[in-house]
Amino acid sequence: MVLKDTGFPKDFLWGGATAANQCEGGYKEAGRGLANVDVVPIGKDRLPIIAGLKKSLNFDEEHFYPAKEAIDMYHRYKDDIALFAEMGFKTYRLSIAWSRIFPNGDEKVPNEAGLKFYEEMFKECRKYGIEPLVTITHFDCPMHLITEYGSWRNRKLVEFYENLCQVIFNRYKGLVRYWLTFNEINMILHAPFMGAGLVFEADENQEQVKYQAAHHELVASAIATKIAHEVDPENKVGCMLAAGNYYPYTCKPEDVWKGMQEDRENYFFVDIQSRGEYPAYARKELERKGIEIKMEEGDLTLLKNNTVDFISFSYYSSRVASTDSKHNETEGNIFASTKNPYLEASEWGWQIDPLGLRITMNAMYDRYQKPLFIVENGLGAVDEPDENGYVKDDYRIDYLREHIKAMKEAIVEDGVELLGYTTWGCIDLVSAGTGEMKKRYGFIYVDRDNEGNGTLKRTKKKSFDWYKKVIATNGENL
Ligand code: BGP
Repeated sequence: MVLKDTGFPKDFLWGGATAANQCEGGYKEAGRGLANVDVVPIGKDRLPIIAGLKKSLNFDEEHFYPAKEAIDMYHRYKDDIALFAEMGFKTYRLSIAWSRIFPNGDEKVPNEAGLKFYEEMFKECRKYGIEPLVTITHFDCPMHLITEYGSWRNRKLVEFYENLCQVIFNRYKGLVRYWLTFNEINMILHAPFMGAGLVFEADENQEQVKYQAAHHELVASAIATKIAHEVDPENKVGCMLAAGNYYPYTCKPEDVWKGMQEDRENYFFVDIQSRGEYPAYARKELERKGIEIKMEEGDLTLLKNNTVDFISFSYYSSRVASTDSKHNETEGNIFASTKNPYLEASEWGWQIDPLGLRITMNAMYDRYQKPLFIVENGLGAVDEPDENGYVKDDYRIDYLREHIKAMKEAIVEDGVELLGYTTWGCIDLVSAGTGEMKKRYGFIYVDRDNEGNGTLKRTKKKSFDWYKKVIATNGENL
């Protein structure tokens, strides 16, 4: 009997990831409705808008919004998928723009042009043997559902989301087998407008609104899982968390305790999606905060009976918890974190920690005992193309190599079950946090700047050939 694994599983799903609003453009093409992400501008108002603290509900045609044209993948997806195929992708993670299928979100009948668009995209992937991995909502909510219903704070959204799921699971049966219900579901706590379309009134209890909306999303996620399994038992449904374990700043028990609480704040979502129950610590914490979650009869049974098949997550960085306020230093990011003096950071202050990925994978596998899927990881950096447009992105290769090594160790040395790995922004796209083009993650350079200028020409970076080799050797040649 062979007990030791020697490397990545034979059917390991290597690939890359994007999100509709960050790459498609074509914001009103073929009947698409407006969505929350369309109205988030670049610049100093971005973070308060993303946080739901400042309203940006009107779309003004004259103003520049980065998502409006993005990298125009709407018209160029065939060429882009051909490039992914050239790298040897086994999977491509992409998301559906809800407002292409239901422009307002609350219609009964879907928009055929939107459905057709994704059908063609999935077929294009399959042509190359690429398995689509589809996020049902990636920071995406039709504007009409926000202005008319108050978005996920309203129980009605569960019904609309269910309708969307019925339509797409039936239409794409046999074309798509891997589904993610909500991108970074915990982002509702940190970026409630971007994550869930929430805009707060001045006098309301934001925590109450967020956790009620979260409950609706969790119920919707369980319903999606149920329908996906009913429509096709081959379907595999995952949850998706913005992950990265907390380290205590010191071994002072108070710091350790704080780290545990911070982890729980994020794991709360997966605890419900994977174990099927509101955990004891959360019930107590909600009670202490005076938050009362309105539930309908049957919600708890639904959550219990429809847990996810696998756990997916994004990982960019570990985090640090400290009880000493003078340590709370990093700013300008959605996730505020204490600076870790042992780690280097990206140009945006994201701390680089490959071992943290192994730690996070182990923590998650210990906790859930279900297969994991890393669906985002990568380095956002400023790339400088040479006179031929070529980018020598050794820094990106170094980042990815170290993370892939850590991931391999988690599989081989620790026995963690991992289905696949999709790097974030495999082609340069609009940054979710900053709205900029200059924060790039891709293997493919796109000629486009922060103001929307550029030819949109695609050029392979050095990392393109490197990743191609990694995939061809199933992670041996790093
Ligand atoms: C995650 C999101 C992505 C993505 C990524 C990188 O939070 O799921 O949509 O953009 O982070 O973040 P950023 O674009 O801010 O660099």
